[in-house]
Amino acid sequence: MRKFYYYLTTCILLFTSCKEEQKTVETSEERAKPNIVIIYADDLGYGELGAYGATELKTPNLDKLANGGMRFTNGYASSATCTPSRYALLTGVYPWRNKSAKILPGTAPLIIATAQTTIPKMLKKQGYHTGIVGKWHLGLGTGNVNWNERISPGPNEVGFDYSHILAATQDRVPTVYIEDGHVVNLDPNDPIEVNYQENFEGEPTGLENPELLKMKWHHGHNNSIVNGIPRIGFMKGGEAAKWVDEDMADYFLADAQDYVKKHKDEPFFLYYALQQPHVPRTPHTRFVGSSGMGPRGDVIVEADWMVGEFIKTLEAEGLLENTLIVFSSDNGPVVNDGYYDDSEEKLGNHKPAGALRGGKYSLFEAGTRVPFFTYWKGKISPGVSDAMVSQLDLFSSLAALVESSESTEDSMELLDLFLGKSNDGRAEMIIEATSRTAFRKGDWAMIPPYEGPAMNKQVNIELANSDEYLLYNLKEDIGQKINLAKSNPEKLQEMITAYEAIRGKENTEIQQLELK
Ligand code: NG6
Ligand code: CA
Repeated sequence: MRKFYYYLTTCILLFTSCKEEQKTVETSEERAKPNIVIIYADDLGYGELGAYGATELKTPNLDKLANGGMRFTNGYASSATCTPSRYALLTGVYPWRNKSAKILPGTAPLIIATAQTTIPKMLKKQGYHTGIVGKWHLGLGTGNVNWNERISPGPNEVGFDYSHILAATQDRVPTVYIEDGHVVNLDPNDPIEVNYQENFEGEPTGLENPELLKMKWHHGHNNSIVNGIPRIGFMKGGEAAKWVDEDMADYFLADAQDYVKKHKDEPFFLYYALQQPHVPRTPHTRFVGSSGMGPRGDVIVEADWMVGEFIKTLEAEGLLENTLIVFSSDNGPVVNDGYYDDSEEKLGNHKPAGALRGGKYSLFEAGTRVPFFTYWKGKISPGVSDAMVSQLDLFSSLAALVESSESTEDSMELLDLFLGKSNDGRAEMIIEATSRTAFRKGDWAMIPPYEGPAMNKQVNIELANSDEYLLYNLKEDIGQKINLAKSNPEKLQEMITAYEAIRGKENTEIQQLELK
């Protein structure tokens, strides 16, 4: 019997010391893994930040990061609209490979396959806790979502341990927050119904009830009214769950800060997807009038403040030296995107696209070339790079950072570039805008001919539709004013050949932006 106790005690001791040892090894390994935060703005243009040449708008917090990190002057979103860019960012796959990667209604099913690899999935395998706070817009469920039950599949099914999101856009229903698949504050006695085809009987709309509106619609946006703002799509019920637009910035900031505090003792990945400056622009009263440019400028000031507060939290928690921050925007700028919000009247001398041509929805540069920088205190030396880089490249580059062997065909491993240790970027890249594609290689941009209006008059943006090939030398002509297709046929041919090698010859399916 005594012998038995002796063995038992030895076993327990051995087991405990083994576990202890394992724990120490694990902890130091984990510490070697930096936290990763992607802060992603919605519709923020190339010329919108002080660090990118803005003079009329003050963005001190973002400027501090951009100037204190690696700032890219040739940094691109994959698409000139939201859903495709977000798809590419998270999966490392060109959005035009997925036919569903188009601007989605709030009822669209999830467009990332649950078997597909994503940045959060890859990081999870390397021991990361992963979270998303903010805008999703990649679809939810498999069709016919019941908003009153757990909504799945969604972010939690494609790699996020934690999700606290708005389903689509601030201007689309359902106008509720969803946390880990559950509508926040949902009253079971007041169930939510959503429909993008027809209204629910007796429910007011922006079209029929202008007297109920505090913000008027300019085009589209005349369906259900929530918080005095007409939206895209119809919604009924869920009164207690509806968000207050003016509180959204504070709401998501508090959650992002909370996430950091909760997970500071393990490596974490946070995708913090801001809703600004997408429409409807609804600054908190603290920011109303802060820019002198109306709500559009005010929400940029608000977003800048949010980022500053978020960084303060990382600093207070002692995490700033161990966190890689990536900042960018999902597509270029639009001034009037469907509401009368003084954005055009009060724009003054501010140039949302800087010197670039076009804007959101456009194949010209302003559609996809966006603010893009990395910041890592003590690790990345301040610098500016003109190397070409796409948000697509984050997948393989972050994989390299955490020593994962995963990569995708479309995503280039450019870790040294992101860390400021090299200036080698992409040689070439396809960009997308409302299902049309164009090509960038070296200093050159080539846009194939597309049918459709040259200009979207509602949003006042040149879309780059033309009945002939467009070819620009961006080094000499960043504003894309001189079409060199006719005068430089060899270059044009070289560009077409290189473009078709990636894109294929058959890409004539053209989906023009729906004009309502
Ligand atoms: C468009 C909306 C626009 C915006 C956009 C999506 C109309 C007329 N326009 O269809 O306001 O919501 O979709 O923007 O409805 S994105 O940044 O999410 O791609
Ligand atoms: Ca967007």
